[in-house]
Amino acid sequence: EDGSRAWLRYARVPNASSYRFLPSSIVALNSTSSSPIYTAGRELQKGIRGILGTHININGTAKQGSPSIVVGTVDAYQKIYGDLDEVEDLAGDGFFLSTEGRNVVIVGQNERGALYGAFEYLSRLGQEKFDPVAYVSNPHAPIRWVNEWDNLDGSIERGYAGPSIFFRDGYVVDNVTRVAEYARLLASIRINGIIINNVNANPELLNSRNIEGLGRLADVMRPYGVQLGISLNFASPQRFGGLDSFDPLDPKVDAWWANITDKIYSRVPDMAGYLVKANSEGQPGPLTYNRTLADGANMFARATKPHGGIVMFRAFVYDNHINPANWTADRANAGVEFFQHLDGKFDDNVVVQIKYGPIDFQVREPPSPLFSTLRKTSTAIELQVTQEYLGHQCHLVYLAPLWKEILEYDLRADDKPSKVKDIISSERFKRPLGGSAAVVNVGTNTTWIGSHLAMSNLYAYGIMAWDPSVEPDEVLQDWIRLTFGFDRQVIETMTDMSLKSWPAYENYTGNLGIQTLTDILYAHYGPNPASQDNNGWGQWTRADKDSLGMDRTVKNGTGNARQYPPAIARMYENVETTPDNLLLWFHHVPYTQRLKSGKTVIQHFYDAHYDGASVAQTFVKQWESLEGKIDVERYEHVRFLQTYQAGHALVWRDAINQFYYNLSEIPDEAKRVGNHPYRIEAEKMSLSGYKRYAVSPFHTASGYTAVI
Ligand code: BDP
Repeated sequence: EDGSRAWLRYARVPNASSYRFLPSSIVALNSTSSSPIYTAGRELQKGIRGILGTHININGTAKQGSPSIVVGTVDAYQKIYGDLDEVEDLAGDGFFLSTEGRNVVIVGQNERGALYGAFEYLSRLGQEKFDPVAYVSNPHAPIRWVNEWDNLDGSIERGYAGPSIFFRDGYVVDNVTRVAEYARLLASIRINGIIINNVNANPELLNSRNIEGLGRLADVMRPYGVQLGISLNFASPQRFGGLDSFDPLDPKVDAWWANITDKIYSRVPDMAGYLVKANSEGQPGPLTYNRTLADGANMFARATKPHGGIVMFRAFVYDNHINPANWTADRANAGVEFFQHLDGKFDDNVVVQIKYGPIDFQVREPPSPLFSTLRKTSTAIELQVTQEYLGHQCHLVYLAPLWKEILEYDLRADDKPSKVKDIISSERFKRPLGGSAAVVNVGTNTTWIGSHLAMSNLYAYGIMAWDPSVEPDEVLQDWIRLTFGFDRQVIETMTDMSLKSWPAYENYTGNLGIQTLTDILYAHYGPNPASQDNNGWGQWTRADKDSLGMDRTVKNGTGNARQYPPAIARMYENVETTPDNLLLWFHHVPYTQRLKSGKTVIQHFYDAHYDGASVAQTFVKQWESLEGKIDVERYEHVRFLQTYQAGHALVWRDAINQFYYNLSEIPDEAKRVGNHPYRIEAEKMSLSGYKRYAVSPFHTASGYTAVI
């Protein structure tokens, strides 16, 4: 068990023989080999062989008189079997599954929907959900994409599972087997689009050899109903095309994009579209020419529209040279400042893709106020499966509860119910498009993202993009059963660890809304609270000797609270009504400020870091209690990571507590902080038989030095 089969292991279920329905054939209606219906037939055959141990043939038509599993589109089904009332409720990509009648019926609104229905049926069988059912399942939103931040040289920005499966040495890879396997995984969680290259995009993606490569990638993903898309470098007309400009209102630039877009679509006729990061963190964009971001986005919209393509335009636009001396500057304001006045100016096939919080994938953020600001613009939420700030997959952090909080958050636009999930689904503001994207960053590692347990995040992302009303613990348990089996202790232990993991990580990294307190300057890994101030990126904590936190009030601070609708703004404007977990996000307070719990801020910091780190210690024991119940390969891999996490949580705890103790000089009531008589820094020892060694990355050891 190397993890490569993820939740699609199709392991034999313990009570296979109690499943009474034994079809004699799988009928895949109207299937050509590149069709998702064909894939559905093969998948059903493979799944049933694994889960129930029965071989079933695939046919084009039903054999008279014997029960079958019939899979196809509504149209194909009704032509042969007559009308199905239930399918009237089907939306795009939706499916109807019935196991109640003589046949198992799996009908999709389109071919992709039928494949989703087949995966659903197999997921039920694989969890011994054998009871007869009949229901329609529709997606919450049409856009359910993943983003990969892969570079053409094969490296991956913020990827923790080895090199790219898409690119190598400047070009699309020759062997696309693993890409097909990834598309299969994505289809099984109903993801329908994938952007395969880094948002910090290389224009060389557009050369002829790579366009041909994109075609090959799209060809192997098509049978899974996963559409390919790409990130663009805004300056490509100049840097790659040889023009003297990349001004979006220059007709020759416009023509250049139309032309290259046609060229790509002639090789990838069903390309999903483009993703664009412009004028952010040094990337080129329309502001260079005093054009608006909408001018830039609409240029791509015009090019892709004739082909049915979508432009995902990122709202992550900010200047990374903000002056830290300016107390009214605030990176959290940037999204609304850059986009508010453009509402209504984007073409219909543009979707503004907004990170869940106003800063950057931190352990705790309020939802971005941009969700409630844009009323005449389609929007999508951007999440991260890759744990950039959250422990690089070396720390267990089950993220579905974090996403759930954001998606269920009611922003009260116009004082009406305005949950983030209903804004991005396009329901609240009645927009044509909407949905979600998650940065995943799979690599060639057999575990896909570097850790077996972190795969629950990819699984949950897909399921929640389809239906955000699901409960994180239920999604998790489905995933555990499919990935690790039915043992009760396994399910209970893994559920307990996973549900404790986000709060624990928040506690031992950065609590009370202060942000993750990780190293900001380089890898975004490991504790480095000192880096959180005096940087140009605007990720600040404003910590000094007496007080800390970003004052985002209108009264004394950056005014960020006012970017929210009035009911929410009032709550955050006032220190009394701001929840403790966002206190330091919105307010600058003395270390001695009392929380609602009665503790001071500083004592809460100390305690929370001890609490969080002690929970991380228990994960090791919990995992070890499962020895023998999980195959050795996965058991050992996870045990290694949990042991590492337990140690690193202590490093976090002590680094953060010591930092604030040094700064505030306020002692810990429990006398733990600063009291480590047993500890000697390695670089202070005199070495005999060891050598000093400069570690890389440098921040992973104190003084940049280890001994070997
Ligand atoms: C930051 C990442 C950086 C990305 C950027 C983005 O550190 O690697 O390029 O976000 O999302 O969090 O564009």
